[in-house]
Amino acid sequence: MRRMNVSNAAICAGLGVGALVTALVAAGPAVAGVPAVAGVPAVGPAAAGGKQFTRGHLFVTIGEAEPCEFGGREAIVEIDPATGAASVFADSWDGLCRPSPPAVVPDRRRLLVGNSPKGPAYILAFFPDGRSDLYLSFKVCCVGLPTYDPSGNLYVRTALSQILRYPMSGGPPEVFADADDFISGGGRMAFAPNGDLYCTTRRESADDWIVRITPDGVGAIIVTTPGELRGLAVDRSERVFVSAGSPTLGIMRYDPPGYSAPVLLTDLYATSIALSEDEGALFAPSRDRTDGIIAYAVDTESGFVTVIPGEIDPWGGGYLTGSIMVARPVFPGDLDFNGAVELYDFALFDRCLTIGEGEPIPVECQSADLNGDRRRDFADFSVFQRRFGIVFHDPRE
Ligand SMILES: [Ca+2]
Ligand SMILES: [Ca+2]
Repeated sequence: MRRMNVSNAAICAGLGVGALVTALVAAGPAVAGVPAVAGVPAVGPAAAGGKQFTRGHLFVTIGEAEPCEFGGREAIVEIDPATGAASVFADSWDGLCRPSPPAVVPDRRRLLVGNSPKGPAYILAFFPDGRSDLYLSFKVCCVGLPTYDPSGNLYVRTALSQILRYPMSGGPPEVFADADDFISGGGRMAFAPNGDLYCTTRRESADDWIVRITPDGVGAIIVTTPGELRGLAVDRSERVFVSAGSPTLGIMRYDPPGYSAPVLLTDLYATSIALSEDEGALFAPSRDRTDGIIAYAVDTESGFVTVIPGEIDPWGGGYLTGSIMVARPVFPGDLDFNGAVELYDFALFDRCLTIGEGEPIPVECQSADLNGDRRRDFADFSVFQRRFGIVFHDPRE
């Protein structure tokens, strides 16, 4: 475990000065029914205002073989997985250069993308209307994907084998984990709803690791994998999905508590994977020799592979596949995905428990399984109660 402020100017961060402290309201409903809470607004989508990214959409980064410094183009393509409809959301003109997997901000109002040119790295924030903004800049090269924990703090992985945490309440970043926690300079990371952080660790001439870091910042190796890892995803039950850098290994699932024997879902080669909102599928962009870049959906139980229709390569043929993200709720209990666990979510949660057998499950209810037992029932309520009142606040605003 390491906790120290990054004060040696290794990182030049834009966060910190004058940041407001978020009002975290630690009140909760006492019993089922109408919650008796004071001072917690029933926000809901109507009061949220402003444009938000569409939940459930995929964001895939795609680039040319030529480096971005020499004119090679990069793009983020937004895809509706239901129809396959795809459009270029952002491109090199917006400053993309070796982009990381994008991350949706907990209130769905921004998309953060790490960029790693040959020089100082930076994170861009994109708004739903396509505008972009420099969000964070660094003095060193190479940042991994930005990721939020279930409390709204931002984590960034750097080439210095560190994971930095930027508190939601503002202030300077601190080193959350480092090489002592088995972290390498590259690799992916993903939070479980309970706040455990799962990471892949690249190792030179050795098999890669899957590492779990507790919310206190203590890392432990849970799996030594046979080969090199690429993509990573973790579901509500803390099942860990990885895609390997070789078609013979493909996409694997490691199940808790032992994480001992991997379940091979498919031999599909995918540089990156992301879970669908209902966690029934893993989306995986892959490059097909004849058909170009294709997005696949892999069933998380059976490994059955389906093709998402539509052309996701904006320039047509010959480009590299990149990373992928699905816009899914960051905060457990925030069923309408607006960055706050509030009364509106409670009303939705209540409704989610009364869905009858065979009835369609609304998208808001797909993340109502808060204890990860793959059922939506009253056992999830105590988790909701603990989460009630959390409100995301972007310290840059
Ligand atoms: Ca909400
Ligand atoms: Ca449940």
